[in-house]
Amino acid sequence: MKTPKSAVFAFLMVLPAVWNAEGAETKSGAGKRPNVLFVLCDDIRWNAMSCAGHPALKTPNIDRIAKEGVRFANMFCTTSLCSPSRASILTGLYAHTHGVVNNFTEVPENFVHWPMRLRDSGYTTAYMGKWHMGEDNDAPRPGFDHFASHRGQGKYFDTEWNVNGTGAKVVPGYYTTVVTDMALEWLRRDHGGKPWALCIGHKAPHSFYTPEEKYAHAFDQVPVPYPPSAFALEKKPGWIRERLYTWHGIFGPLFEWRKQFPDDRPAAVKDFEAMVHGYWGTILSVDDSVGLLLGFLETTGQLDNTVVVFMGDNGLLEGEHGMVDKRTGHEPSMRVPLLVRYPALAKGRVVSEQALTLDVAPSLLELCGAAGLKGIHGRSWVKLLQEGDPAWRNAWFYEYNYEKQFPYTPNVRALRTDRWKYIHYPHGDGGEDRHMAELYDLEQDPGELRNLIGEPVSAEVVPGLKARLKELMAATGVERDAMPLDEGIKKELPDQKIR
Ligand SMILES: [Ca+2]
Repeated sequence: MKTPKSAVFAFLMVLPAVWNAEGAETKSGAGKRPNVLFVLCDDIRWNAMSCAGHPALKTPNIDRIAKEGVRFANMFCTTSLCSPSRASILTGLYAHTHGVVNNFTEVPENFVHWPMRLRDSGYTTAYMGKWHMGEDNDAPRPGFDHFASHRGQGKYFDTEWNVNGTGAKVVPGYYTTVVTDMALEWLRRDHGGKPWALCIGHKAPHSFYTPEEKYAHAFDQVPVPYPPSAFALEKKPGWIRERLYTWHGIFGPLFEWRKQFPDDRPAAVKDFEAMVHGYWGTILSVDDSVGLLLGFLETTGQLDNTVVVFMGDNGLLEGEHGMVDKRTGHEPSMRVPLLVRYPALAKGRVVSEQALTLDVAPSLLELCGAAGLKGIHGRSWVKLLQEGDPAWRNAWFYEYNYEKQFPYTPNVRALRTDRWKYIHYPHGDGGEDRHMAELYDLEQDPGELRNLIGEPVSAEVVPGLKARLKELMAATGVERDAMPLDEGIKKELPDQKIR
């Protein structure tokens, strides 16, 4: 991506003006350093917003962030699972280093994360919403002056909130509305002239998809067929066909949207359609929330001195390759949205370089003038946006470890370059893989319909991709790539408590 010289010049002109404003333009008095409004959605697809070309969802408020800021069109998580990815967003580290490799592990307290660092550098910090690292713990976590969360996944209605460790109490109402009200209440407080960083962890649009009543029928007229890739599985690894009938397959229970399962009759697509409608409906409430927050910042004169970030923790499969949920190394699973609004940085840009969840921490710390985190795997995209960065990555690797509690995806190790994707499935015993690998030419086949493994081109490119994968893993400190043993794809449903 080329950045015109005029844009660089404009940036150089604008940035000091904002940083030297001494709060003159901001009611908060935040002054030199920008505030941060960080909005994290749970399981939102990269294209679940009209600014990313969604044909049915209308999200004018989320779109505004992109229109007046930056949209990263190729943004990825390095592990497509809630807790590992959230820990990577906070720390800038791969899961194999921070150690949160499943959904039941706390972020180890010896890892400094970006809100912690901002707090140490003079920010007042708050977290409200779904934290989801440490399933049964709703206590305040280090790094936040204000912390409001709940156990586990929370509920779409009447979640029990623990505000600053005062004990769990039901706050009646729809989750997205409740967390937005809490955020606005905190924003209205006097922060004593300090810059602030507010993180909002939405439950939406995570399963079990339950829209607000006013949006429950917003998409009734929109047909949602199974995507064509669900029926092109002949040259794919066998585990993908096995997954079809499980908790994470299109013929399974679909997060209780299908009552009688498995069901592979064409007519049963109506359950799938209803599930997708529910998912989309929850995002309309998130869009309302974004509108209220942007409106508040605008009317209080803080909007242009606030770095507004809107993103997701991991991707989601919406029937592609016959799958629902996430975890795999396929595009809809690893892609996430990332929108950033901060006029001093860029306006109305779409970035095509590959960005990662690992990059969030260093980028925000740089924008806020705080010291960086040592030894992390991500890199700041501030230079990339300001002037272009010829040394920016053109390849990265993805990792996912088999979960006994969710036995529907094998161990995954994948390399994604600007053009190619190579996915393989280690057994976990250090021996030969038992599953077929996958190779896609993303330039020719962005939908990953044609697995090229075994075709002549694979002999040409796979050795190089394997070598690059090994090299990148070594560069992030993988010495012995530890993972559980792959115990296969199972039909059993996950434990009720952790669904
Ligand atoms: Ca998630």
